Amino acid sequence: MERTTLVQHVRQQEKATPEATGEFSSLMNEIMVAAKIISLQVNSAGIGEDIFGLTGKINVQGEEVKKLDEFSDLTFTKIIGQSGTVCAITSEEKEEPFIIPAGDDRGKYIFMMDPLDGSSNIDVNVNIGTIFSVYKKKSSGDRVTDEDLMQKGEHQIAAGYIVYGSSTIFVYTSRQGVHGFTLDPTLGEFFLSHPDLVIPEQGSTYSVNEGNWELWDEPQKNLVAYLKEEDHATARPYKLRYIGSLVADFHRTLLKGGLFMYPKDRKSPNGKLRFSFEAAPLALIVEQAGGKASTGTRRILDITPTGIHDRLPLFIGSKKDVEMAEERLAASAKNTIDLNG
Ligand code: P6P
Repeated sequence: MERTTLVQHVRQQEKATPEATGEFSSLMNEIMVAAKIISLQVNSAGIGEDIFGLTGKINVQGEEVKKLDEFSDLTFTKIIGQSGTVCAITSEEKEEPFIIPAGDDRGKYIFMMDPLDGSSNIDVNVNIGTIFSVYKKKSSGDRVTDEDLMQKGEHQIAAGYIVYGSSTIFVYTSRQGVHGFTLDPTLGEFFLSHPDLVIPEQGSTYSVNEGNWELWDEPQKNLVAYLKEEDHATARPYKLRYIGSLVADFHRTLLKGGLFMYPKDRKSPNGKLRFSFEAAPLALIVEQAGGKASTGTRRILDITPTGIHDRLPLFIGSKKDVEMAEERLAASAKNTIDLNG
């Protein structure tokens, strides 16, 4: 049986893109190398060298930095930074952007990443992941400017994630559909396992941290209460599935359908998740798979951030489920007449 590798798939997409120079393919190949290294570490975390646990440092998000977090950030920064395909790297773990020095081998891409999302789950063996996003440098001249580092979500060239779990799966889009690859650890190759991923138009699962219930506003409470009500005509009550690791929760939503939410709340008035490193890349993926992603009121890909660490509320998943959420939030906020059923 002929099995397509991720390297071959990226090359095929390059050949289907007339203006391609091969630089993006080189970048993707370097991302694969970093992903394989991290997969090895994640799957052997704690065996031999002690890389469970904390570094004792606090990152720009005010979160404790676990050793694998730091290792992942350094691995991607080193490998992508030396690839000759990027001129800047921004990371959830770095307060400031890493600009490739002018004398070094630079390229036209900007690489953004959450190097190891869900890291609070590392020591309980729950799936964690890397999320990445690729933009083209927009500004003229050699200098990397804010115009390059804070672009509208719609301007992403590509986006993807790697979920490290019972198997390591690499999912990406370069705006030619969404495709998933599974790592064969014996060969060290990613093989096509989920071609042309399409998210179900409607699901029957919702995914949110209900522990924040008391922090939510009324429209958010009304939305979740609606999903719990029994009404077989609208496939309710929905099942609740929440892992607390965005890549794992999103991967399940992409494959099975449903609605993932991280709404704003009294403690996080702008939401918890980051535009550049989480919402925008996953929004590109879900839209390429036929789904939707919004803040509850605005399409994620229409947003241009004002800071590289901007946070925002996220409602993402099946088209009909995100639309239902937006409609009910709006109606509830406007306090309009009851939406029967
Ligand atoms: P909470 C993990 O720390 C993370 O950034 C995402 O992976 C996940 O979706 C979210 O935070 C979980 O947040 O508040 O439910 O623990």
